[in-house]
Amino acid sequence: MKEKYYITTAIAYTSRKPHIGNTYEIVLTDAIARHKRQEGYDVFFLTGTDEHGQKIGEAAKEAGITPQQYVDGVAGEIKDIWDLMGSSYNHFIRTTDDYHVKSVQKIFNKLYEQGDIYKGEYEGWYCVPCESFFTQSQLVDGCCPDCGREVKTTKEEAYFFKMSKYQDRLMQYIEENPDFIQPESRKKEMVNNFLKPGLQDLCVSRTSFDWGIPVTFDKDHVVYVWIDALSNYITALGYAPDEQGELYKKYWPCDVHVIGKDILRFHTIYWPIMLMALGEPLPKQIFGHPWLLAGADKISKSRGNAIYADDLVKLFGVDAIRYYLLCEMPYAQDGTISYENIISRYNADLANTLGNLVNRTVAMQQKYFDGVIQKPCDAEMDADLKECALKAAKACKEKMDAFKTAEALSEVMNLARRSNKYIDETMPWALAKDESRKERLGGVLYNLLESIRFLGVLLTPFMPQTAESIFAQIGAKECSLESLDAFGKTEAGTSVGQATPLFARLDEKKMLEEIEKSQPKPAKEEKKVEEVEKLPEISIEDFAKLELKVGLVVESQRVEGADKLLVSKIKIGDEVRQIVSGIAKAYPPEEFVGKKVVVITNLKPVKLRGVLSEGMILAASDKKNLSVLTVDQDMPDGTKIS
Ligand code: ME8
Repeated sequence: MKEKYYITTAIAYTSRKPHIGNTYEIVLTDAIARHKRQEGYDVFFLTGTDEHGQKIGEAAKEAGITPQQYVDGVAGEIKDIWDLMGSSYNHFIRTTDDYHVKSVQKIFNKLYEQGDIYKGEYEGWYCVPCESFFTQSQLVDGCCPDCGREVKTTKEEAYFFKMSKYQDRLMQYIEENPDFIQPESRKKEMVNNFLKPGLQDLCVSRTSFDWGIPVTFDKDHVVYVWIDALSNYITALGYAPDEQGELYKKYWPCDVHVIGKDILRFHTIYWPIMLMALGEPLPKQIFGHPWLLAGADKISKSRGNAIYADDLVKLFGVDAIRYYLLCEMPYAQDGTISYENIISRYNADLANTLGNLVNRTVAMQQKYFDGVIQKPCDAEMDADLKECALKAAKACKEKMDAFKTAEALSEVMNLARRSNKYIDETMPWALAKDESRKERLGGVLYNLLESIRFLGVLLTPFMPQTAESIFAQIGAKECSLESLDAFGKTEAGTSVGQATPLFARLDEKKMLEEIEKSQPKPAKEEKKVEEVEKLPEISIEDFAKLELKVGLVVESQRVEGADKLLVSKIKIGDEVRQIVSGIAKAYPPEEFVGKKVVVITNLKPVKLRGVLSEGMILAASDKKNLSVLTVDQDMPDGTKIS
């Protein structure tokens, strides 16, 4: 019998259409689910929508329709985008589904009856967008510590969950299961910032609005949206305290909950405690993926800088967007999205490397052998290609099992690049001119087709449509993951299909102009810094928000294709950061190494020309000259500057 694998995404809020950041999550989870299916697991992949809460109730009011009408509309949009992106979920849950509502009510009742939930009064601060309560000391500058927005005072009668009762058991579980929270860095944050200081009882009902699941024994109250939403992972499998469905028995506990880093606290603290209180096993792993940023900002529906997957798909196609998201997002650090980056990735990797390889190979097979695949050959110069293919298959599996999609894809692209190099090395067009080398020509093309077959199998979880097209073009008969255990499973004597371009090269300039024209213009043009005569006065507290340190330049080189940019490794005390700066015209890299510079170390990381930059080097500049700031005396790197 196949081993089971249960994987879930977060359920998206039905407040507005999902942006490309939310879409990243479904694509990431889909790639993992497809990889696991390829490995032979019996996968259950759950996704869905989170439809209750004040924010949604208010959005419906603004739109002049009932909350149910509102969520029906947005849930439909979400499902359409998930389908458009080719996500292979097994079930789509909506928290307004009848079975979910009933199970949540039973869960709430059980926890109340056993004394884990009790009635009290809540007084404090409330953030409507986050649907969360905070005490005065938890606020940051008087605003919500999670999203930075305004909070309202509130006082209401409410039910509370005795979180503290389970705190020690949760600590023990986290210690005994070192892989429970991924990536590792996020685990420390949860333990040190939330668990160690001690848990407060959680307010789990609301009376200030009614768009939620009613508490059956106290009709003025609706269940807190996070208790409602987190339960989806078990209600979708037919769980209720009094009856546990077949799916639940088969698939629970979950193998991995894939969620964004912003909602880790709910999944690594509240959710396990809920399950402990219900007497159910805990999920095996919570993977908190990073954010996708637009420039330096988080993409957010409410900040109005959202990019949508359906718009991108119209321009680039589904698989190109899946590819971009999966290869551009690092495992633990945030990634960025921009049209320039999408086009350059598309042209470099998909059109020039992969598309070109498949097209050239299939066309040559047609031209030189009427499409019939010849016998393999084994020259000394072929060994490296074969080894590279076998290594890519092994490495790709290891990276995918650790959810490192970008690294897995980089292994795959290495094989595509190696295969193109093999064409240059073997020069099939030259072999074709010499009748006595026909057998060698057949063998070379065989190796290329086999290598492309490897690429097709390995790309299946990432770009399913492209993989199918590759298989059709090379006439592959064997497309399983196991078939990559040896090089040479392509069948001689069978025929390839027609060569059809996978990805046509894009004209970057023309495309960017068209995109620019179709973009809504920002309300106000931002002034360039030089044009601003005087910036407004700031307080010492404002200045104190900057973390400035002395850094030592240990390595530096030019950023390919950007004549103003240097990418440098800067040692700052115990750590080494990568920083991109626009100083290449004033500082050749070899002269820059060894300098002590002033670095802003608490800037959000960004990508410049696709290269990660984790800070900023300060420099004085006017139109003609540029000079980096340094320290007057020799101070050790890592020294604080104030
Ligand atoms: O949080 N980049 O829903 P949601 C990457 N309903 N991921 C992002 C992102 C970005 N820019 N913005 C959001 C909720 N996400 C709750 C979940 S689960 C029981 C309840 C991720 O629609 C976010 O971290 O705001 C979350 O995992 C998912 O998208 C849905 O976000």
